[in-house]
Amino acid sequence: MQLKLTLVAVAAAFVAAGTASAQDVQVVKIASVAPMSGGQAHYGKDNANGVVLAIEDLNKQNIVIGGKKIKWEAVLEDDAADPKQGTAVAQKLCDMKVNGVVAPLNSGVAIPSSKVYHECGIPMVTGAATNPDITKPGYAEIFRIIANDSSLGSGLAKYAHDTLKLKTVAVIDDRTAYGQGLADIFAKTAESLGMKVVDRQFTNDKATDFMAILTAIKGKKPDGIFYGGMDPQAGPMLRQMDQLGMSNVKFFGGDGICTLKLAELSANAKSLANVACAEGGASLQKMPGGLEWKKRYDERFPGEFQVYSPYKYDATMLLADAMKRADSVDPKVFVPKLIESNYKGVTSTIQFEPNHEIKNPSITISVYKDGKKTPLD
Ligand code: ABU
Repeated sequence: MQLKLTLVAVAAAFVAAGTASAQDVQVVKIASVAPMSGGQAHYGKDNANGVVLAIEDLNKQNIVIGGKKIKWEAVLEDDAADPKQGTAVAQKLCDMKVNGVVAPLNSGVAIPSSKVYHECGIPMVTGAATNPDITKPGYAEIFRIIANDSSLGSGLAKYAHDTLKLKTVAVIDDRTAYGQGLADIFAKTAESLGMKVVDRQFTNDKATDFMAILTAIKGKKPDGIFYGGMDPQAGPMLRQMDQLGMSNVKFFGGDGICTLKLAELSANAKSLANVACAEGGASLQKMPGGLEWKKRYDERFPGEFQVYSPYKYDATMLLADAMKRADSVDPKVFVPKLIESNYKGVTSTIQFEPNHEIKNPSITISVYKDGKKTPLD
């Protein structure tokens, strides 16, 4: 009889312990918002992978915040690179009360979404959307951990002028917040350096036929073409430059074309050998933890690496770091800690300027050697 009572007591203690431990677990949700469908889905998948890898690493660390063991969860949302869909997703994430958002890929989505996140008090950290306007309103919740288009556009114009000694350029953009903004910065810097912008054309972020604008540009005989936009357009544009006999013309673009996929999308056009593209931050080879991290990424997501996933990984870790320092997962409590970040990430040690842009932004220019993206330094 006594043995039976003891067993009942032990069983009751187990049930009580189980209940207590369930109560002591807090779920923290970090969202990735990016195009998971459409022509830019390869960037979106890479973005989401960066967040997922960080969440998996965080769950291995048994982190306790505010006395509770944290169960980290990734919420992966598709904005289809569309500002309307992106703001609807932002409102959904506000309603879900996620703890943080790793920002949309596209500046055109990030700019209106940042207002939504600001109004519901959820932090948004961008490691891909590069239009300077994202941080201009000065929202307390919005941060960028990668160089913006001012650095990318002016860096490329200086490279075209100082290193390649170009005299004339034509400029094309896709009329998105990113493409147009970056092209404007490139054109303005090029002119300030004494280069002549001989033509300015535009397309859109769904187009695939550029023969008419390239033919118009060919007539102006520029030394180089700058394209403000993404790789689904830049790839076919390079192919069509070959078809028009323009494969001797230099071709420039920002981080949006600086992908591994550009070679495939251009069908390894001859013009690919004339591409110089700039991305924010150091090359993977020069990032503090870049190559080791990339090895782990490739094992987990074979063949899916593009360009931004290390930043998406760091953005997720940065949010977790602020929560740890605040000992709270409540955005009202941990958001003020973000500005004080001194986080040693895969991409760099992340600290912020008072305007929430990363301190000491750097850029890397790459070319495509034998069809392979190759950083110049
Ligand atoms: N920075 C390139 C990714 C696209 C964007 O900023 O819109």
